[in-house]
Amino acid sequence: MTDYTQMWADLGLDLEAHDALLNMLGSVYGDIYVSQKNRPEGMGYFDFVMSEIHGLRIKELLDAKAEGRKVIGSFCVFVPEELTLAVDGIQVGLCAGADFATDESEKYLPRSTCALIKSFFGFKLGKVCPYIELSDMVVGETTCDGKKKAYEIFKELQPNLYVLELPQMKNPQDREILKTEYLRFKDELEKLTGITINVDRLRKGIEIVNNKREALHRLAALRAADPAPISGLDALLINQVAFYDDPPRFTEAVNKICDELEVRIKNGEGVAPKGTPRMLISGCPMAVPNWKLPAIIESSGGIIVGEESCVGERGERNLVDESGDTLDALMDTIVDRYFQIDCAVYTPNPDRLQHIESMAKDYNADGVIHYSLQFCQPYMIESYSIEQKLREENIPVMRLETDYSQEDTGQLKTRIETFVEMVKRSVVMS
Ligand code: BJ8
Repeated sequence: MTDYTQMWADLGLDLEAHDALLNMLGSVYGDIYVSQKNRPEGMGYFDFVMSEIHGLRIKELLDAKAEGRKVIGSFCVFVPEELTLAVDGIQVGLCAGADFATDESEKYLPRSTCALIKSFFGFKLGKVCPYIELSDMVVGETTCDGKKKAYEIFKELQPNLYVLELPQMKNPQDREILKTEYLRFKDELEKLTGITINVDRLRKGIEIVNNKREALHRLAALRAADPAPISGLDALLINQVAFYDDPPRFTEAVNKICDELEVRIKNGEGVAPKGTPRMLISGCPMAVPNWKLPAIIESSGGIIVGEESCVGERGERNLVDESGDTLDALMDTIVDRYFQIDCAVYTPNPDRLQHIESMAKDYNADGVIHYSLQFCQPYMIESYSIEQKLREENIPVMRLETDYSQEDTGQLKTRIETFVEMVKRSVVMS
């Protein structure tokens, strides 16, 4: 095994804390992932990427930087990767999905801040994230109030933070705000890299990201089969890896596993018996290594068949039209695609309701589990109307609030087992 200690030291990581993080990750991964039965062979690639997520991938990024390429870190699916690729950059996701140095984060942030925000502060303050340390630009965004205000403080810790302003509504003037902001981001990337974006460069960037999204759509569609050909945990992992891996290599690996899943479906093979209660998860994003809820659901007799989440379908839905032949036309199609993202920070947000309903139908879900991180007001508040709407449609739904700690695992398991049992009975009776 390659020793990356010097590389991590050069990035300024706290080696002791970083070792502790990797050990924790390795053991959780073994317990949750490697222990699953009947995994598709194609998951071997994603296991390998995960095992090298702080190793080989970081080395690749450092090698790319040595060749003059820039790395852009982002916390949100509103940051258009197409533009980053158009300046020969590499975009990586920075959202952190684990509690780390929480005491330190709480010196900067109120305790009543969502775990995701505290987590990215904790990873920075604890000096354990190689991605943020090597990023040439870190992009924040004005989405929820928590993130928006936290970035004001985060800028002290991460001086290369750049904040995109995002609109809060979906009116024509809001689309103009988004376009202005994407043009400002484009200028910033050009300034950072010295590369001017032209039609060919942008179209190439669009094509690479479209291919990645198309592969993820293909994977999502295959999960409509009963028995489900892949576990929700593994599908989530693939969606998480999408934020770190080299896009064309990732796309190839996703298409390869889809080929394998198609054969499984043809042979009637699955990871759980036909008729296992099928769950759709909807809500806040689940960043690596936030696997708590899916692990509980899939060890409680359910199988997850879709994620209405930014690490999932909300983040990957819709492609960018590649046909424009001017820079302005291509920028417009990028804005059109991203403006459709139905994050709960938008008001009103009827598209999300419709998407949850149609995903439940498309993937033959028997029930919906709405997941909010504690203190995440946009998703917690929006869950009320989602519950009302799904009840009207006779789709069983359960709302959960949790964080990254393990303290509520027992309580969650009891509630989820009861819900899965209730869904099972309603499926049998229908
Ligand atoms: S587009 S979901 S990635 S903002 S969980 S920090 S909302 S208080 S993460 Fe998100 Fe972009 Fe929207 Fe997606 Fe705030 Fe809620 Fe915390 Fe959240």
